[in-house]
Amino acid sequence: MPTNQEIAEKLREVYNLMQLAGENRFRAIAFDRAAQTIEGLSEPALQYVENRNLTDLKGIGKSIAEDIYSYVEKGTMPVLEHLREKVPNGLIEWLHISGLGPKNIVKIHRELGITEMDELKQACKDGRVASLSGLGEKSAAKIIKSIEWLEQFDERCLLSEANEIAETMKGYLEQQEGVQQIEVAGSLRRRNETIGDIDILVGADEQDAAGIFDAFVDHGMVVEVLGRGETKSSIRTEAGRQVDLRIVRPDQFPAALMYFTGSKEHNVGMRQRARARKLSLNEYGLFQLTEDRETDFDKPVDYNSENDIYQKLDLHFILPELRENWGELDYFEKHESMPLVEENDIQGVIHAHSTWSDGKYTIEQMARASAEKGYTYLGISDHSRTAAYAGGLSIDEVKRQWDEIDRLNETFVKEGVEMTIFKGIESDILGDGSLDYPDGILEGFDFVIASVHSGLDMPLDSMMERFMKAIEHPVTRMIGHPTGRLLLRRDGSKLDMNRLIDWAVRNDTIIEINANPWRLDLDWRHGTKARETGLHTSINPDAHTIDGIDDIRYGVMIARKAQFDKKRVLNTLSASEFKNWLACTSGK
Ligand code: DGT
Ligand code: CA
Ligand code: CA
Ligand code: ZN
Repeated sequence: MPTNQEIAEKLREVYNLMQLAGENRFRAIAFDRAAQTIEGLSEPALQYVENRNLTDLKGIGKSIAEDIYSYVEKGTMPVLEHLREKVPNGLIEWLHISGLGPKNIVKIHRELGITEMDELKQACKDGRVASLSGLGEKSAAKIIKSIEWLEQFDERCLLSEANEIAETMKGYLEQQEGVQQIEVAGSLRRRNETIGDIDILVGADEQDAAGIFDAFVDHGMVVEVLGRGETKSSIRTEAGRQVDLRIVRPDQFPAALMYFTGSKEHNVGMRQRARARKLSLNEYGLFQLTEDRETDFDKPVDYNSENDIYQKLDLHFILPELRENWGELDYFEKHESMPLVEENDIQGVIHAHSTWSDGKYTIEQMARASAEKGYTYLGISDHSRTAAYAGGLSIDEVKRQWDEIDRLNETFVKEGVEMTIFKGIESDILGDGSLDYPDGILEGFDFVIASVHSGLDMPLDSMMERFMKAIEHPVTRMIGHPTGRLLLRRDGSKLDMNRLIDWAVRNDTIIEINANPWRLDLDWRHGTKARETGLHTSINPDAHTIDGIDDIRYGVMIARKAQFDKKRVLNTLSASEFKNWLACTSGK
């Protein structure tokens, strides 16, 4: 029986194909909305199928309900079969090309008769795309650039996707006989924003290894076994992700875990440190060096954990997310620990969209969902008026939204719901660095997030001026997704982030960590600079849906990697502390 996720995927496929088939836009969107509803259910959708009451759910009408019944009960969805006949599969991939919408996809496909990404790239290069009406040289160049991005990163995936696969696989392997220790290693354990392959390490006795590998390659998500050996097997999942499983003896586990966690550069530093102490560190353990400085495998140094190994090398334990060669060895030689923000510290949701702009849920729904997830405040920040494509708010709408928020806050007080909504806006930073409303309106918000949404590829100097002017504005409390990058899809703006951080600190302005897995922007690589200057951040989901609020967890991962402690993260404040923070005028 299909899971909620599988049903949602089918619905989303209908949505994608409908766009390409040129069907009515609203009809297509209805499928996307239904997919979101199913994904967001906290109980199995099958329950509703059995009771024939799917239409009780918001966003699921009669005809989509019939499609779902049919899919669950007969394994097919007529609408989907029909669309699949009509639209070549290759075109779905094209939807990933940024800047190429369904209309143009269909036009290119019809007029040039091509369906594959490679063919499209060729057609852009030889001028066939540019010759189509409404496309031109510029569009063709943009498409090529975007395809090259996709190609370059085809082998990698987002942290969120890898994390889900790894959690499933780890949970499954944990239950296999003989597994004594298990840990995810590699870039995923270090919480990198994109992941090449997923590395899992198991500690087990040699005679149990074969059975564990059998179970591994047998898992339902495996579509291809890439290799099977005595100590390592690799598989590929349906979505094309590679998972490596290594099995080592339990006594080797800590050293192997350290080795396979990396980063490579961190490992190099550790090995040098070991040699300076007449020791040798490798994936099998920590050993004495012989007279002629070879590893003496007969003289192992005792350890029981990664922590022990660090201590033998005169270091304090280094959290995996900090093992990136930014100077962590020096730091943990002198410091016992580095306090880092935790998921539990987060008390409020800042930066969320509602149906007033391009969000999928009302403010009330977003607020109640936030409360249910344990948060005590919600800072709504819809798009500003210039972002017309995203339903940016006119001045009149802003005022009506404020009224709605006041009413909702009163309702929550009456009902005893512990939830306060704050009035924010995600104001576009216009080309010249000014914000999107007259000051009189801007001052009426509780907070302003200033973000760039257009003209992302300005030259560095102009971009810096633009940002610096926006930061200087007295109402700007924080900068949203500074580079505007979309991981694996689109490069961010050119920025001198060191200068920008200095300027933000000087102007008492926060730079958010956008927690959307596609963004994770501010990049953690600026973490040391941020710590040294005392930059504050806010871990913002930029949620457009209720599920989107949960992206906060990825933001926390990146904030930790960027060395942020609780004190430098705005939304660890309680609702009343946050209110005070809003009330105190910044030092600009
Ligand atoms: P990825 O998969 O590209 O996202 O990045 P990683 O870091 O997971 O890299 P991967 O899967 O190739 O290897 C996992 C870890 O194993 C890596 O972080 C460090 C360790 N490792 C692998 N090969 C080497 C090597 O040649 N030298 C050293 N020192 N460590 C290595
Ligand atoms: Ca890896
Ligand atoms: Ca690997
Ligand atoms: Zn934005």
